[in-house]
Amino acid sequence: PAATILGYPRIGPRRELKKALEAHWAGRLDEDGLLFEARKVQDRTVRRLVQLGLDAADSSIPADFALYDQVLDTTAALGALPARFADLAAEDGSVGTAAYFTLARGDGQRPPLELTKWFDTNYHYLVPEIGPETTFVAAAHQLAGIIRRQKDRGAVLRPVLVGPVTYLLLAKAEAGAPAGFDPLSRIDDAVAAYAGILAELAEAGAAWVQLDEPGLVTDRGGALAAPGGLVERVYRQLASVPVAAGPQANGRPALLVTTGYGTAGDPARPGQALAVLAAAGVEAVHADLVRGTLPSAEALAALGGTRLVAGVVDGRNVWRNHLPASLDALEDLQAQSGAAVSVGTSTSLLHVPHDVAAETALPAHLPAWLAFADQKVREVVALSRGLAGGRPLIAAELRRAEAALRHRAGFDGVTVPAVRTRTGALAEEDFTRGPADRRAGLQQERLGLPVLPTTTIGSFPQTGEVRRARAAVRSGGISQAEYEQFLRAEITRVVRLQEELGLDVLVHGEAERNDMVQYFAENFDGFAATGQGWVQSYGSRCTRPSILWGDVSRPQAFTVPWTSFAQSLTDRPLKGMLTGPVTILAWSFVRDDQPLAETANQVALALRDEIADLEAAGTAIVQVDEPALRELLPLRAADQPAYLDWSVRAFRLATAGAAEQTQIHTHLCYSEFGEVIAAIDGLDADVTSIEAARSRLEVVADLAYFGFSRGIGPGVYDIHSPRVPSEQEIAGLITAALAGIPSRQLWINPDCGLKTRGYAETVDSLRHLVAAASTVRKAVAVSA
Ligand code: THG
Ligand code: ZN
Repeated sequence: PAATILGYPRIGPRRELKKALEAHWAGRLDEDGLLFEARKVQDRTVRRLVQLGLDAADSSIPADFALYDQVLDTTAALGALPARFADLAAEDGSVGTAAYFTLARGDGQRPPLELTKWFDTNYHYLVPEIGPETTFVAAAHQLAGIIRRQKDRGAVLRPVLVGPVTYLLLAKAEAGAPAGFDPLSRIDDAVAAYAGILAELAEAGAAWVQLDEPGLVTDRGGALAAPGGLVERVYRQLASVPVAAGPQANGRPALLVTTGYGTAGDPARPGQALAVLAAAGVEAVHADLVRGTLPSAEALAALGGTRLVAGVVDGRNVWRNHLPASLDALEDLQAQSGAAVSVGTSTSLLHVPHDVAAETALPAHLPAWLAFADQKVREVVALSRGLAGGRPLIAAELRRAEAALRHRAGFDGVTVPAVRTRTGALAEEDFTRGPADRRAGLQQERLGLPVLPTTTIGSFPQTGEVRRARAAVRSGGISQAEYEQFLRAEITRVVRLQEELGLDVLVHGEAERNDMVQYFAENFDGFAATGQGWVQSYGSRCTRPSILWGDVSRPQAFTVPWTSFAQSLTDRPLKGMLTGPVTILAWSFVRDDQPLAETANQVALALRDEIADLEAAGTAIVQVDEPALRELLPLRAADQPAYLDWSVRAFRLATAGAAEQTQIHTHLCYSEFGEVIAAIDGLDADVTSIEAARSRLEVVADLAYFGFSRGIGPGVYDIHSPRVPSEQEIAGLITAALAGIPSRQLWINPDCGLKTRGYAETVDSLRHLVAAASTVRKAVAVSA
C-alpha cells in the first residue's frame, strides 16, 4: 500500500448503520435486511475512498466493517466464546449474526460481554473473556465473505483484525478461571488460530492483512516488544508461513502490524519495537507519529526491507494537517530508513466524523481549519504524492494548508487577551479552599441534613416527550417560549416527584440538556457544535463532540435560571449541576496548539463564573461532574502524575471560588477507582458520588484503606439494568458500606444514568432506596 488509512468511520455519513442496527434489534428489520444495509455502507465506503484517492486494487483500503465492535469481530473470528455463550457457536466454531449480537447485548438470562474504554479514547469495546478452556478456532467467515464479495466488485481490500498480543492484553480472565489466570498464557493457542485465519483470508483473496497491536503502546505490552520477547516470538511464528506468490497460490497474506495511540515498545528506545517486528518477518509496520515518538535513526536502519507506514495524519482530532511539516518528516524518514515509507493515519479514523462538507452551520472561519475523515484521506493521498513525486506536484495543497493554519493562528477568538490575562494571573490561592472539616461544619449548619442523606446523580428519565420537545424547538415546530414553558412543567413534575419520594437533596432533572458536554459547549465562547459530526461511542451509540477551537469564556449565566426555578419550588436543598473541565475536554475535539492544561484552566474559569452566579442566586450545593477524569489518564505510568496534577488543579480552579458554606459535590464513573483515589482526594470536593454498583466491595475497601475523609456516595444500585432492587437488598448494601465508611461520611444514591431509564422502574427503585436509608438510619441512631 502506498497511501493508506488504518480504518474509517463505520456508522455511515447519515448514521445509516446505526439506524439499521436499531431497526433490526427492535424487530423492524430482519437479518437479511440488516446485512443488505451494512453492505450498502461498505460499498459506499469503498467507492468514496477510491474517489478520495486510495487505490482499490493494491490493498490500500482497510476492510474494517464491524457491525458492532472490532474487538467483538476478532472474538467472533476466533470463536473465543465464554462458557456461558458456548451454545452460540456453530458446528465449525463460527459465530453467526444473531449470536454476535447476543454477545454484545446479552439475552435476558445472560449478561453481555463487558464494555470498556478503548485506550484513552471515548470509544468502548467489548472485553473478551478468556479462560484455560477457551477454544480458539479459525472462523473468519464473515470477514472472508466481505473480501470475496469486494474482490468480485474489483476491490482488493485489506482485512483488519486486532492482533493476538493486543487481543489477549485487552481480555479479562473468564469467571471461574483459577486465581491469577492470565489470558496471555493462551497466546500459543490463539496464534495457531490466527495462522488459520490468515490462510482463510489469503484464500478469500486478501493480499495483505492488518493486525492492530495498539497494546504495544502500554507499559505492559511495550515490555513484551523488547528484542527476544513475546511479540517477536508471536510474529516470527505468524510470518514463518511464506507469503502467497499470487492470488491462487498457497501461503499467507503479507502482514501490516499497526501500533496506534502512542509509542510501541520502550519509549526510551523509539522504533525498537518496529525493528523487532521487522526482524520477526512482517512485511510492514506502522508507527503513530502524532502521539508517538519518531523512531530513532538506528531503529529505522534496522527495518531493512520492511515497509514503514508513517502515521502522520491525526486519527483522533479534527484539525487540518500542516502538510509542509508532515512532508518534511516523511522525507527525513525516507532518507534515514533504507525501507520504503508509506503515508498513513496515526490511528483508525473511527474517532472522527465523516466529512466537513456535510456541515452547513459551522461558523464561517472554521471549515477551512478542519479535516474530518474524508479530508484526512485527501491529506494522506496528497502527502503520498508529494513524497513520491516531489513537492511541486502538490504545491497547491501545501500552500492551502499553510494558509489555513496561518489564518487559524492569527484569528481573533483563538487568542483572547482578557482570557489570557486571567489565566496568566492565577495564584495558588485560586486553587485552594479553607480546611475541609471547617467547611463540613458550616455546610451542615446551613443544610441541616440527616445522617445518610439521600440524593440522585442529576438526570431524570428523558422521556420521548422531552426529546420531542427539544427536536421541535430546533426545527422551529415550537417557539422558544413554548419550549421553556415545557421545561418548567417538566422540572416542576420532577421536583414534586422527589419531594413525594422523600429524597433529601433534590435535582432539577436536566431535561434541557441533550448531552452533558454539548450543553456547556453551546453556552461557552470558543466552542462550535457540528450538525452531522457523529462519532461512534459503542455499538450503535454515537456522540457529537463539540469543537473547542478558541479561548474559552462564559458570556452569561445559563444554568442559573433552571436551577433557581427548580429551587423556588421546594424548601429542600437542590443541587446546581455542572460538568467539570476535564470531562468537557475529554468529550470534545480540543485545540492542538497549546497544552491541554492551559485549555483546562480556561474552561475551569468559565465554570467558576457559573458557580459564582449560582451562589449569588442562593444555591447551597453545586455538583461538578468529572465522569471522564479516569478516561484521559495517560496509558504510560510515567506520564500519569503530570496529568493528574493539571487535571486535579483544573477541577480545584473551577470550584475553589465557592464559599465555605457552599457544598461542592462531584461524580465520577467507572471502576478501577483505587488507581486514582489520591487524585479524587485531591479534588477537595465535599462530597463525591461514584459509580459502584458493579464493584462495591472493592470501592469500599479502597476508601477504608486510603482513609478517605470526605462525604462519599458509592452508588447503591446498578442503573444499567431495568431490574428494581428491593429495599432489603439496598439496606444490606448500605450496611455493608458502613463497615468501611463512617456513617457521617456516607451518602445514599443510585449510580448515574437515570436519563436512560423509564419512570416506572426509576420511581420504584428510588422508593426502595429512601426506605432503606431510613431503616438503616434508625439502626445507626440506636447504635450511636
Ligand atoms: N456524552 C459524551 N461522551 C460520553 C458520554 C456522554 N462518553 C462516555 C459515555 N457517556 C458514552 N456513553 C454513551 C451513552 C449513550 C449515547 C452515547 C454515548 C447515546 N447517544 C445517542 C445515540 O447514539 O442515539 C445520541 C444522543 C444525542 O442525541 O445527542 O445514546 O454522555 N459526550
Ligand atoms: Zn457515573
